[in-house]
Amino acid sequence: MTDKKKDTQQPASKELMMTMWRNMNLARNFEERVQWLFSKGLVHGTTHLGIGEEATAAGTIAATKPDDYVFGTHRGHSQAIAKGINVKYMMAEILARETGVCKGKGGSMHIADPDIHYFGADGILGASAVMSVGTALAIKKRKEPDRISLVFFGDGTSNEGATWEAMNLAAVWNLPVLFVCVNNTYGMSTPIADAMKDTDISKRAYPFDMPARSIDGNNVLEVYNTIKEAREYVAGGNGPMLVVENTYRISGHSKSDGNLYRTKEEINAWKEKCPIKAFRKYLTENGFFTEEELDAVAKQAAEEIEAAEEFAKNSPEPSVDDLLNDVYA
Ligand SMILES: Cc1ncc(C[n+]2csc(CCOP(=O)(O)OP(=O)(O)O)c2C)c(N)n1
Ligand SMILES: [Mg+2]
Repeated sequence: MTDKKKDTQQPASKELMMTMWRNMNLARNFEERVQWLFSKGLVHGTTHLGIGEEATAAGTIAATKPDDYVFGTHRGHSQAIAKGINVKYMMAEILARETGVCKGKGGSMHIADPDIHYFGADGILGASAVMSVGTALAIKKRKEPDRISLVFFGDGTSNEGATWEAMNLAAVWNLPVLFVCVNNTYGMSTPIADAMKDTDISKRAYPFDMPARSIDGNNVLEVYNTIKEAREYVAGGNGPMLVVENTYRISGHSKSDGNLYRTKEEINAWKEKCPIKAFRKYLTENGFFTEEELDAVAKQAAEEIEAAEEFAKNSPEPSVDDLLNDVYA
């Protein structure tokens, strides 16, 4: 694909830009709240926050269609929100309540809803890429028009054999899979340069004869426009494609992270490149929305998260009688 840098800076419709603004704010508020709840010992299990990566999910999913299958990552709260899972049921899941999306039995990494074609994450890195190839094969076999399977995965996961195998099969079978690599430059505490010889992940499409793009993942419009074009390519029966969205994880890897592998200066430099701040600047400077209009939606998002926490805290814990229901062996 030729590099159409100019096209990637095109505005989306005002309605869609507001949806992206809302989803990014919902995600940021949700995760900051989860971080706080975690610090108070109210969350069991673990959780992975993607503070700073919100534009990747909001921009990507805004460019898909509701029927598209989406496989998320273990850092997927923003992906679940953008796909349309209600934050009330997400918060209840994280606080292990019966009203949670998985009846409180799954936790942060298993927020999923097959009814809206969102399959959430998998604890085994690389497995989601393989499953996305399976759903894409089903789309092809059933001759479903204008539908794709999209899988998010991290830079670290791009090194997994399963990811390579998935890309290979998707290419050999010419399947409608959109591979979206969220490159936050670390796999746990390992910087990408210590885990791959060439850190340009988009080159990994080359052996599979797939087109690839590498973009600024903190620019939500660049993400949206690139994915829109990539989705058209994939849905058009041309086979899979890879888009690498370059971003940064401001939050720690997981619940315990002393940030010993990176400097405060590095983190602060990326805070300056915050995707929410950047989008606010773009929207106001180009006259799409006023500061007040953006503030009103950001405030609503914060209130929605507060209400979600109340809802979750007031929901019952799962009953022991329900322990073995929905468990498959
Ligand atoms: C097959 C497998 N190996 C190792 C792990 C442990 N693990 C969980 S998250 C993670 C880092 C993944 O890095 P990346 O794909 O870049 O995603 P990020 O955490 O940066 O979002 C690792 C190694 C795992 N879950 N599965
Ligand atoms: Mg990573």
